[in-house]
Amino acid sequence: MEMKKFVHVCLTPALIDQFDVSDAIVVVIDILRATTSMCVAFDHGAELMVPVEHIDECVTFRDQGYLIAGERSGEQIDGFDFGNSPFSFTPENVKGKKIAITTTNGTHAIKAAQERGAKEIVAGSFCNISMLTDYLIERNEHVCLVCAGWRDHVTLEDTIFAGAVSRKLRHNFRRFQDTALVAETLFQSANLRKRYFFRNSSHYQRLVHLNLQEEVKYAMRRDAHPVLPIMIGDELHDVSALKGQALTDYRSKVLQRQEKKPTT
Ligand code: 3SL
Repeated sequence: MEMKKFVHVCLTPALIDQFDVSDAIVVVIDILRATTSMCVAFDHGAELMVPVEHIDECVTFRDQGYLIAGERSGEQIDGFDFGNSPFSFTPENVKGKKIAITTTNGTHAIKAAQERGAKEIVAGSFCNISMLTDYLIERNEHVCLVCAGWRDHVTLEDTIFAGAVSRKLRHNFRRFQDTALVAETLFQSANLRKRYFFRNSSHYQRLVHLNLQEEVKYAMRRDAHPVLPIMIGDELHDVSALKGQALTDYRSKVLQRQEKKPTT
C-alpha cells in the first residue's frame, strides 16, 4: 500500500529551512491580507500577478504596463495604484490587468519558498479553501503550509488557517510534526469564534488602528473567491479552470513567454 504524503506546517518563513520543500507543494498563507487580496484580484479577472519583495523592483513593472500594488506596515505605498486591500481589487480596477505586488510578509513568504526551491507554490486563504484543499488532495504530493506571519513572528490568523487546511487534509495526508496538531487544535478552538480570536491578534490591532476592521471580516469568508493562484515561473496565475494536460500546456506556454522576455 502506498504511504500517505506528509502535511507540514511551517509557522513562519524564518523556519522554512527546516523543511525540504523541493518535493512539496508550498501553500503560502497570509490571511491578513496578502493571499486574501490575491484571491479577490484573480476572482475579479486579474490576468496575472508578480509578487516581488522590494519596493524599487515593484516600481520597475509600471513601465512594462503593470499596475503596482503594495503596502508597508499596512499602509499603501506612496505613488502605487493600490495598497493591499481586498476592497480595492474590484473588477473595474483589475479585469484583464497585470499587477506587480509587494507586501511586508506575504510576498516575502512566496520569495522564501521560491528560493528554497519549492516544487510548486500556491496562495491560500479562507476565500479559496475548498478549491485549494481539493487541489492538494487530487495532486497527492507532500504539502508544506507556510504561514507568512509578521516579520518572521508567528501570527494567530495564519496559524488558524493552516489548522483549517491540515484538518481538511487529515484523511488523505500524514501530519509531519506536532506543529500541524498545534495549528489544528488552535483552529478547532477558534473555528466558531474566529472573529473573537482574531480580535485579540496583533495584526487585527494594527489594522483596527488603520480603521480596516471590515477587511478582517472579509478575510474570513469561506470560499467567497474560488480561485487557485499558483506560481508559474515568476508569476501567479489562476489555474482553477485548468486540469491535467490543459494545465501542463498552459504552464509551458507561460514559461516559454517568460524565457523570451527581455531582462530589465
Ligand atoms: O504583510 C503582508 O503581506 C500584508 O498582508 C500585511 S497588511 O495586512 O497589508 O498590513
